Amino acid sequence: MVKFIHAADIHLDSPLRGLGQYEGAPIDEIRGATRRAFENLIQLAIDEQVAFVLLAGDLYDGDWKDYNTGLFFTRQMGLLQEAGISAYLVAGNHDAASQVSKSLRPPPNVHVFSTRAPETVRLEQLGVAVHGQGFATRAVTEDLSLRYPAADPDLFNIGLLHTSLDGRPGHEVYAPCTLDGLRSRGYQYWALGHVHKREVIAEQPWVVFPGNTQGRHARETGAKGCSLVSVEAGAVVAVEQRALDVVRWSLCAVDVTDATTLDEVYDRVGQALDGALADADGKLLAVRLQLRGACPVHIRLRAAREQVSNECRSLAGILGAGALWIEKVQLDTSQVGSEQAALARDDALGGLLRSIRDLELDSARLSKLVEEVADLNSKLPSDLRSGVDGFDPSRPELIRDCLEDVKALLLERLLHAGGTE
Ligand SMILES: [Mn+2]
Repeated sequence: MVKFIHAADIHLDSPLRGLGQYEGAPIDEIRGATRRAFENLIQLAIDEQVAFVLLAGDLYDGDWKDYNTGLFFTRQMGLLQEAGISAYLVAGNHDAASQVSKSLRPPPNVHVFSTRAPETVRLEQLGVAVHGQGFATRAVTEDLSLRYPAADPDLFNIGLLHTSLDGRPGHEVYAPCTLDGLRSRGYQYWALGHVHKREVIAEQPWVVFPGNTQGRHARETGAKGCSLVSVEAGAVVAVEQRALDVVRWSLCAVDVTDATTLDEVYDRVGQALDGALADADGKLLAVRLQLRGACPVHIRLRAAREQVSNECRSLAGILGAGALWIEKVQLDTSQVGSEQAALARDDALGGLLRSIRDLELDSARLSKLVEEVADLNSKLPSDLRSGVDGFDPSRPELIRDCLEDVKALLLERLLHAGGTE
């Protein structure tokens, strides 16, 4: 029996973007998460006494900020070497030679595949051949698999490749290839990388994206880890998913349909958070809350957005005892109920309320606004602006969302003028 680990998309020291720095936010835990997950990978390899570890690209997130990223990696490889375990890796689009200017010589137990042509490493005692080719530049547009050699009939053949395959939602096209093309090589296992969501593409032969080892933001949800593969008499007998992540991201939708008060909303948020905690396997849970549904409390929610966000953070602090963190609270509710009557009033106030409610920006006015806030954009700190969910005031959707808040504030003030607040 030969065991090996297949991992990809480690993105060591991937920077954090747009994280709120509020009291209790686990900034250090999240910052160190890609390293801790990699340490878990090394420990798993040692505990399971695997013969080797495959890393299918994007070990690094991009150019190293300093040599510490490389030093961390070589030290981990040293631990593998002490346990008699080797590692095989190809570069991906993020850590292509053109993307990383600093380097350290790989330790002797680590083989980095050529970027010029496919290369084959034969592990005769194990009866295994590993075929691979890395990315020389970020944008590899040709099908690298076409030039991979045919299988060695006497060995268990593994193809190591960073690729978008025939396209996956949310992933850019790199080294595209087809399942039929991969099959035509006659290998027993294709160890792919690039797609961050785990996916077993086929079992005859095995074609696997293990997903990344640690989710990096709210769109990379659920357990993250690697594949532990067992081979007997030249055939795969098991492919197991093993979690390695230390911070788990969760998208938590809370149905607040018909809620009439903020307290009711918080009750439902509390229940949803309890459920999310129960599914977190004891990991630090980072949650993006999405409040959804048609409810009478819609305008109040919008108008009290900051209060609502902090009540949710506070709830997380109470329920999670340090193991739960709210990344963001998104409001995706709509208006229904008692305020409808005020909106229907046949007088000047009713008219004003309706005109605020119906205020929409046509595209000409919207683009004018985008121009006006361009100046603001250049003054924002870069870590706030960058990343998948970066705050970019030149995005029309963001301006529309702000407009919804302004409308809610105005309606709230007019509807409850002279109230007890
Ligand atoms: Mn990647």
